[in-house]
Amino acid sequence: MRHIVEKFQIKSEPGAIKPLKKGFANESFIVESKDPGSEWYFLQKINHKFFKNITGLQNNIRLVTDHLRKKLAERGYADLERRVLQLIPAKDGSLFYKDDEGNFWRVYVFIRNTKSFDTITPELAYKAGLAFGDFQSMLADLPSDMMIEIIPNFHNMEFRLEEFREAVKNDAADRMKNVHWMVKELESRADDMCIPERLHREGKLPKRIIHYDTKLSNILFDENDEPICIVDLDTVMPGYVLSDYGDFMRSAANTGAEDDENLENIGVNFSIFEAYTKGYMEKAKGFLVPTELGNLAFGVKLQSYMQTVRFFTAYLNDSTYYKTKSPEHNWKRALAQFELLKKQEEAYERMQNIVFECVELQ
Ligand code: GN1
Ligand code: MG
Repeated sequence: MRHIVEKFQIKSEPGAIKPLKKGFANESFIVESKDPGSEWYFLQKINHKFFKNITGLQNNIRLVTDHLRKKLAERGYADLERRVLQLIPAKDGSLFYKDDEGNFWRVYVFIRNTKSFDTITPELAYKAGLAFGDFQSMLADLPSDMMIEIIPNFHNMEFRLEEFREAVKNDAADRMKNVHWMVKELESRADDMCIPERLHREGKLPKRIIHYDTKLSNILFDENDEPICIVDLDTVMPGYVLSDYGDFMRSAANTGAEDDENLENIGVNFSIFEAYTKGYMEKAKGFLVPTELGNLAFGVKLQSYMQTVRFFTAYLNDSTYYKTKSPEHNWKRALAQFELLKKQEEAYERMQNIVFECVELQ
């Protein structure tokens, strides 16, 4: 591994290299320095199956991190190297290195003395809202056409429905016989769920640069438990703000687990919902347009719906896109996400009211 790190323009001599067992897309390693006071590095083998266009991917990340650095510098922060990821170019100036086996690698400066959380609390949800809201607000004036869609149609509901209908038609794994009811449930909501695509075509819903993986664990916190840096920038690309807001709620404001087998555990966690919305609105109200504000609560339902469709499609295709623990795992996930959707549908008015109350607070 050491010979890989040395292909990059590093300043300190690499010491121990330790694998980090987090995230399922890329393989990550922490590269310590021989001299204890020098820079450490974060080495990643990029998942070439997920990310086909590595030049485009790295270019996106450079545009985003440069823009964030400029914004943070304007605020006068002295510790910029802790607040935004810094890519290190390879010795030939490229933003990645391709090894002899065809693997793609990149190196960031490692941000030391930080922590991340896997378990949500209202206090953390509030801080996460501030962090992702601030992230979006800093990127709001980065023209979205400067970046490429690294996973085309990632959250395009019309496209996800096409994939789903194709899977239903083909029934490749012979699984349709017991799950017709789910197709009916999903189809009955399909038209509504494509509203954002239609609003976008009508020029009413903008695409901005968003994160697309707004999990609590993608925020680094400092020693005082304050959010300091957003990580996992692979999917940062143009999209609707509804995706980021909705996906945080889908993953964090659920009283159950994403694949909970006990559907009674599943419901909307309102204290998390409210705390995140409050933090998010403090940072985002200034740049969101009325169509975005008015559709945030809808975006929460949309993300649960979309994830149901994606898991269900993967189940019908017997796809290996999501790692599974059993052949039925994607079906269980689809059931659990569909249950969450139903709970969010019941709670829609209450969610909408929370959003509007938080807008008023600002
Ligand atoms: C994948 O890799 P991970 O767990 O952060 C997926 C998300 C899904 C999520 C569901 C690039 O995210 O879109 O919401 O699984 N990421 C990609 O658990 O497809
Ligand atoms: Mg991720």
